[in-house]
Amino acid sequence: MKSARYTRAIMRSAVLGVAFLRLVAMPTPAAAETGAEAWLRYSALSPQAARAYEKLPRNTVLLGESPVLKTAQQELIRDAAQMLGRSLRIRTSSSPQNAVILGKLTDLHALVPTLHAPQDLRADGYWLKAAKIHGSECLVVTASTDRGVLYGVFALLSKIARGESLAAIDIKDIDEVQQPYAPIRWVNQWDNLDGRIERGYGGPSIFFTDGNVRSDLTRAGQYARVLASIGINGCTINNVNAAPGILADSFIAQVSRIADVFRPWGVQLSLSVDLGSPKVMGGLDTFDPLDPRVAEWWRKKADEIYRRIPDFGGFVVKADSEGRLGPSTYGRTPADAANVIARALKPHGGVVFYRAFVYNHHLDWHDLKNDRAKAAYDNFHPLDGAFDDNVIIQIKNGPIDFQVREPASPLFAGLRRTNEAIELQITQEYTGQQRHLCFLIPMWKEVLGFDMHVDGNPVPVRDLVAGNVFHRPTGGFVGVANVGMDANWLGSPLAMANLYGFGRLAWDPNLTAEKIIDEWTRLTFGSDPLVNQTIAAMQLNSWHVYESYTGPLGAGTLTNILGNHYDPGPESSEENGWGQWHRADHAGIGMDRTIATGTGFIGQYPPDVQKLYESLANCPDNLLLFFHHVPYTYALHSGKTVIQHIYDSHYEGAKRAHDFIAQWRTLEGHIDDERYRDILARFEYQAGEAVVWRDAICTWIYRLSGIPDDKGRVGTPPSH
Ligand code: GCV
Repeated sequence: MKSARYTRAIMRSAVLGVAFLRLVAMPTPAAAETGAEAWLRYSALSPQAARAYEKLPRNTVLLGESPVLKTAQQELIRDAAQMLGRSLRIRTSSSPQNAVILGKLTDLHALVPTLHAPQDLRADGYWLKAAKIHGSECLVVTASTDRGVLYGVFALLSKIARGESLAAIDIKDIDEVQQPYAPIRWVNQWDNLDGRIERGYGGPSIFFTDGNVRSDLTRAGQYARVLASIGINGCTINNVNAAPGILADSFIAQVSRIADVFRPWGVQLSLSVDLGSPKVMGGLDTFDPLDPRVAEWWRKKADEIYRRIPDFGGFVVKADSEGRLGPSTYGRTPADAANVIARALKPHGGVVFYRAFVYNHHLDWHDLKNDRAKAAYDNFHPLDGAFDDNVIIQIKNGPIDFQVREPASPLFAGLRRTNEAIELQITQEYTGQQRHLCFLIPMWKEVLGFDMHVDGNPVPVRDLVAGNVFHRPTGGFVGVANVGMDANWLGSPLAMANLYGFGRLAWDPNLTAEKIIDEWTRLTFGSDPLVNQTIAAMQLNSWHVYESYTGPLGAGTLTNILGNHYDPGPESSEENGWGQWHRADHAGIGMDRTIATGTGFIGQYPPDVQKLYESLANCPDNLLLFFHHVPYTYALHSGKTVIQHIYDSHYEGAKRAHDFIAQWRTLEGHIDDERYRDILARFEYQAGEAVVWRDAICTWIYRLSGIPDDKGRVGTPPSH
């Protein structure tokens, strides 16, 4: 009865989809768009493009009936109808003629015992295969898990939406296996229970308001769909600066409603927790991780959570960091703290993400040997092997804090017997806060591809975090997303490319930035070549543009480090305990992190990487000031002096930011007016801000160094 109702509902939605299509297929001007659909617009293909998919089967068969599988079929029927103007009919497995067959491999084998995947399908991997079944042409979407089937459906829909390899959709040819690079592909949200989001620029929380879970969780469900479409399988819903109240039994009951809307999309919910919880809200007089009462408290808490949320993912812990309570209170280590929680989660299959972002923010800046960059390695490398198997050390991509450019954290190579995950920041805290265009995939690709030369062998960071190098049971990718209630999720339509790109890289870090932006642009704006080429080029240039008018040569973002992390504020990043960025004075600039004369940070890398950074001759210009203190007149590999490079970079960067306006204007009439105008206004604003940055940094450094700009621009009134 239930399934008949379900079938009718699907068919109704498909019929409605077709009716809707007929309406939108009539020639009308480009429709206004809010960005709420993200890259899942699935707009109607032109009749010519739709013809290429004529061979797509007419029916669909679902093998199994889990919520995730049902979602997969529903998504397929609805979106294919929207794009192709025809509705797949639901059939049962007894009549699988000319059908898209969805199901796990085990169920598929019951139907077609002879069909074997060309390789072992890992969890979440999928196989799209054209096959003759019971004498008729079918298309199989199969996987070893339900979630893999859903991912296969999204992959198929994405191909249709992008018009990818039309020939490949020929039913006789399609045969494609895709496997995720790592099991962990999660996002973190830094949402507070009052509804605000720390470092969020897309409106208030989609989960919480006024200290409670929202009554209407429609957006949370839509977010899970967006995440699932790019293979993200977990979401931590609250700020790592965690409110202890999140673990109150009454609150867990509320949180379970969020898990309910995630579940059909295969997204596991997890929580950030305060290590002090057993004491702060749990009624104990201690939170010492080695106290048996504390262990018992965590065990009971985990049992309670799993009673309500059977597919709960686990906990994220920020401890002994930026004022958070931590094991140091009792002279215990991060391993003691992580393990007590991990053991409570273990019987249920949960994991602990323990963040390596542990540092002293009261560092004595007078001591030139002190260096915040050293903290993660100093704290965690000595504990390698001491963490339980369901603990994952979550390591920010660089050793400081999501600056516009940092080297890869040496800790990636410093853990051999411990699981790790890379933490990337999708929300643009230090990279323009979604008000400046900054496509971060090229930056993340550099870090993931960085060769750590482990034991003298080439070893990219992506393999270390995936656990491939030291054969770890788990590991992967975490992105700090911070979407909010704004219709377009991140506050800016173009910023969504970073969320899309994070998911795609977490699935396959070997994808190029060019491929990712091409996919995203086609899905988000359609197939007009001018639109695709223009937006792709702007996005691909944007990180370098932003870097060049903020903090080139590895100096860090040079932003207001004690305040909003947005405006220029180079003085604020010196002479305080939060860490030193550039040590600029009248004679020179840069942090000496060498082994020979500096803080010794470079010594944390494997020997071949040390050689790269320790010598001025080898150190790449773009990280020079991160590793070395040099006179302003020091000549770069390019031949330019440091000071002249800084002046030129800021002027060129501001000009390139201004050029974005003209580039965008070429798209007028090629995309919907709403997004066209919204984004144009953003570029106009960014161009002005780039001039503010240029003038602030150039004036500051001119006053410090006293060295004039060869081209006579600095120190004169702003030109525009
Ligand atoms: C959630 C930086 C940010 C903080 C953030 C912290 C972290 O310091 O400015 O807002 O806190 O990183 O990653 O824990």
